[in-house]
Amino acid sequence: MEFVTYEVKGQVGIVTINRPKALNALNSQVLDELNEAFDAVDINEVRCLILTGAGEKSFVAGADIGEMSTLSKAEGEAFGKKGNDLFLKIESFPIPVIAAVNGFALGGGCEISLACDFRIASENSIFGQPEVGLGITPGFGGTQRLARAVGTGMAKQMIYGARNIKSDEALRIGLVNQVVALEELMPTVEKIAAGIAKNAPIAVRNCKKAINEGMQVDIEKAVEIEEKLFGDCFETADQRYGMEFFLDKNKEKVKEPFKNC
Ligand code: DAK
Repeated sequence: MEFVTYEVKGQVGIVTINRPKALNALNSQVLDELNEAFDAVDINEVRCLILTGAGEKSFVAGADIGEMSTLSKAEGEAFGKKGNDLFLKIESFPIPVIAAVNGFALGGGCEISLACDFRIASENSIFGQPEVGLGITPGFGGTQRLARAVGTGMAKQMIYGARNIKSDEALRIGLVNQVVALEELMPTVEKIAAGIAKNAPIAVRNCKKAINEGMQVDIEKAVEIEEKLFGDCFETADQRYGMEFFLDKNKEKVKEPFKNC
């Protein structure tokens, strides 16, 4: 792949968008390669993913404006579908995906970070949906996921005004969970990912599913979804071991890693 790299560190996978000359802007090739990279992740080996951008300036500066500038209506729709299909894949990916936002997260960049489970940002990060300044709407789910993440009032102000915000404001409005110095970004996110990866994998996956699916339906249906996913954890080796270990109360014993079964 030319524009996407994938590496595995322990039980954490790192997907990097690597097109720094264009500030990691998303063209069709990047979208295709990201799709391929996510398809290739072995979720029995890896328990948490990190998505980041190459370089020190930009996470993703948006969809590729050069490529979009000449699209017909039909091509624009196809490009939107390619992005939306990928972003839905990331959002519903069976294991958690953390966005390590290392600079500009504009347009499609803000949107791809919103498809991740949560965002940790470097101090130099800037978030925004500048599309209306280009004569288009956000097309990779921005009108939907930003509103769900920060509330409709704040999302509307950002989107209608094409207003970019710095990392401190992103933290204040709940768009990101934590802001750290750029050099601390990957160590911090890798530590968070490793902390997730050491927990019972089936339980973590079911939590993601319960939260994602439950947020789309009313509370009665949502708790039913939770019940099923809770029940699904029982009779797994990890549930048996996790509970036996607690009940054993043997302070000498070291907890073994969960087995993913
Ligand atoms: N696309 C293509 N190239 C980009 C780019 C982008 N989004 N952002 C930056 N680049 C390129 C620049 O053209 C420049 O290339 P060269 O001139 O060196 O060849 C290089 O990256 C470095 O950028 P700058 O020289 O501009 O760097 P600065 O530090 O001066 O400025 C900046 C950084 C991020 C403020 C600036 O580059 C900028 O404003 N970039 C555009 C940000 C933006 O507007 N992003 C939103 C894009 S719109 C849809 C599907 C998708 C979407 C909408 C609809 N449907 C099909 C319905 C999504 C839309 C978007 O994401």
